[in-house]
Amino acid sequence: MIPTITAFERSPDGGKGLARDMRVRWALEEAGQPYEVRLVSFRAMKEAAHLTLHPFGQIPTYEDGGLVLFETGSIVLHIAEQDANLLPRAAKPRARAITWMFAALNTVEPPILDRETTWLLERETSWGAERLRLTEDRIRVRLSQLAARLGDAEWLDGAFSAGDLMMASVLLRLADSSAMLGEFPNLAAYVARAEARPAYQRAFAAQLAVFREGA
Ligand SMILES: N[C@@H](CCC(=O)N[C@@H](CS)C(=O)NCC(=O)O)C(=O)O
Repeated sequence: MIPTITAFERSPDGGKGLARDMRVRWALEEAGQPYEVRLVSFRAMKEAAHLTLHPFGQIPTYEDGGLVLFETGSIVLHIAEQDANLLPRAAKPRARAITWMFAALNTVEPPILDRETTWLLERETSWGAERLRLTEDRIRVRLSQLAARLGDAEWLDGAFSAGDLMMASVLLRLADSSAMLGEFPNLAAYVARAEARPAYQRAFAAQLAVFREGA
């Protein structure tokens, strides 16, 4: 049975890797798992059929046999559980890889999303510039902590894992919209290493193809 994921019919970023189906595609590519993609419009995402898959009316979703999942953390964890290269079999390294997935989603992504929202919705307001500066300060705190932990290691905890996949995915959101990552050369190099992985490249090409074909 081949899993099916959902993705934007027309991604707001032009298919440049920011929509969150990218993380799921990347995990599936790393695991060597073929998959199908069902494209959904913004309207269809809010309609009953999609809401049965995703209660918040978003992408991506994941369907495999009778299993339906939403939330990229859960989907990537599920895929990684079937692939020892994404999640080590040994209990302690496995728990640490999962910890990095949570850290990416719960600790590093929120200030990055806060900055994106501020940029989109508040930058023209009287408080926009100040709020943007505050969100960037909060991101810098997280980046400097992460940079200190990574040091000159290749990946966050030994071999590449789903923890790195999720962390790099989150940092890539920043790379697209700000020069801040460049202030932390080891993080910029970490993200570049992640992007250079053949599985990432295949996932990126597949996401971009959707936009190009629909354009
Ligand atoms: N926490 C969710 C976030 C999902 C999410 O924000 N998806 C975006 C695309 S990247 C979406 O569907 N946006 C359209 C909307 O919310 O209406 C996850 O990690 O899966």
